[in-house]
This record gives sequence, C-alpha cells and structure tokens, in this order.
Amino acid sequence: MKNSAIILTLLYVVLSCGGRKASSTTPATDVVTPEFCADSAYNYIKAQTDFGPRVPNTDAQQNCAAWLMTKLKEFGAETFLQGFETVTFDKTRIRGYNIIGSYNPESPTRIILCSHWDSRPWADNDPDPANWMKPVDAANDGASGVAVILEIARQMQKQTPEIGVDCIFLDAEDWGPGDNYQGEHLESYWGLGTQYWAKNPHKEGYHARYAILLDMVGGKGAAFCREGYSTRFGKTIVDKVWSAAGRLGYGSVFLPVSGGYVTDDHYFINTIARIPAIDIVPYLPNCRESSFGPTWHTTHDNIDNIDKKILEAVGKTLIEVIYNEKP
Ligand code: AHN
Ligand code: ZN
Repeated sequence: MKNSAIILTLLYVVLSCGGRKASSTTPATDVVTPEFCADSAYNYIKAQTDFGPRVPNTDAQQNCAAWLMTKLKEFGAETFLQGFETVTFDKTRIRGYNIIGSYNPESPTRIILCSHWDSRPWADNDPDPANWMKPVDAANDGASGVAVILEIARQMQKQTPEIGVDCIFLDAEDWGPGDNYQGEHLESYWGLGTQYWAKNPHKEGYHARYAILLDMVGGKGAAFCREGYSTRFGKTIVDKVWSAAGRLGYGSVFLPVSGGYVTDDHYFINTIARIPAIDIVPYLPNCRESSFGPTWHTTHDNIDNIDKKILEAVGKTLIEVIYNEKP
C-alpha cells in the first residue's frame, strides 16, 4: 500500500470511530466509554489477507507474525513470541508462532481472548476440486477473530479493564485432516499451536479465570449457537456471553440455543491447560456447504465475504463482558 493510501485509511478509521466521551454531567471527568469500531476490525482483516495465506513455513507466516507483534506493542501490550516446532498428520515438520499480548500483566485475575491466526494450506471443501490444493485466504477462518481481538486491544490501551487480559493468537490450528483424507481422523491433529501453549504456557504457573475463543466471527449470514464443549466445560461463561449479546440486541447473531460440538482450540485449553474455555463459532445446520458457513475451507473465504455487522456484534459483546468483569 502507498503511504498516501495508508494515511487515508487511518484518517477514515479515526473519523468513522471517534472516541465517545462520557457526558459532562457525569462526575468522573474524561472517562472514555469503551467502544468497538467494526471498520477498524475490518481493516485488520484486510491487512492480514494482504500478506497472502498465512500457512506455516511460508514467508506470509513470518511477515504476518512480525506485524501482529508490532500491532500488540503499538497498542501497549506486554508481548511474548512463542516459537515451536511440531509434526502434522501428513508428517510435515512445521514451525509455528503463538503470539501473546497482555494487559494488566501483574493482575492475578485474568481472562484470555484467543483466535487462531494461521490459514488452512488447502481449500479442500471448495465446490471445485481444481481448488482443493490451493491455500485459503482465511479472511473469516483465521483473520476475523484476530482482527476483533486487535480492535479490542486498541480499545484496552485507551481504557484499561479492571482485570488482566491476555490476547493469544494461536498458530497451526488448521493443518488438520479434512474429509478427503483417507487416514485416521484424530482430534489431536487440529489445534497444534494451542496444544503446545497449553503444555508450555508463556508464563510459569500461568492461570486464567476463563478463555473465550473466536473462530470465524465475520462471515456473511453467520449465527452463533451455544457450542457443546463450551457448555460442558464453561456453562457460566456461555451464559455470561450470550446474555451480554442479548442485552445489546444481538439475539439474532448469538442464538440462545445449543448446537454442535466442535473440536477447536478451546477443547485443548479445557482438557490440557484446565482453563474453562468457550468457543464463539458459527453453527448453521441448514447451510448446504458446511455448518460453519458457505465459504469454510474454500477459495471464497476472502475479504469479499466478510460482514462488518457480524464483527460488530461479536466485538461489542466482548467489550460488554470484559468491562463488566470484576477482579
Ligand atoms: C474440525 O473440523 C474437526 N474442527 C474444526 C476446527 C476448525 C477448522 N476451525 C476452523 N477451521
Ligand atoms: Zn479452518
């Protein structure tokens, strides 16, 4: 992007999402009400997809990792870069990076906001078999969750929450065996970055009150149901998030019904790290292509199929949860 384009983009974000000040009649002066700018989150998706598919062992992975570290530092977080090596189901040795940004790092009461940031190496659910070996842009399945968390990080720099918050970008979630694979479909082939982090937390003796995973939180037509493992391991957190969404008028995006069990990063946070973790993940039982939505693991998972209104529903709901959490 040319410098002039960058400046125009930034100007647009500033103009479209100016900070809301508390009214002058309230006694606490100059308190900025935490908000969430969906345009800003959208731009963070675009920035990620512009690197190309963030597949492990590629330049795009390296470049995007550096960018994510830069953004977290720019937004005032204490950062950790956790590199690791692992072997995938198809016996590929990959290098991964879990990227962590902490707010209130000394606070003993912490919550985690997390999302995977890697792209699937193959669009193996594409309607056209000619695309099955192409990597996925992963605007929704990867970049959207990261983008919502980055925008929340930007807001947390303006107003620190009462509790500690760790933003965790998990690598190597999506190199799992798809439906076309003939071998063993073990759950443990997914979420490789999370499994590494859960066994080797970035700080010794690390614990958190709970974790919220965002996965595919920007797709057109998305709706989120109360996912099975989330309810099994963290029913009170599911209740908290879904009732916050209802209060804000997002009941048609966060449907108050249960649906599906997804082997996702939160499963390993629950079972290995023993931190209660829930997943905000689409469940569309009537979608022909996939219950995660029509673009899942296809070449159509690109910026054109992102809906800012979904990003906004998720972002504002999380802001509501985070700023109501007491130490
Ligand atoms: C399975 O398909 C077993 N889990 C889905 C996890 C996933 C893939 N989330 C995003 N991409
Ligand atoms: Zn995926």
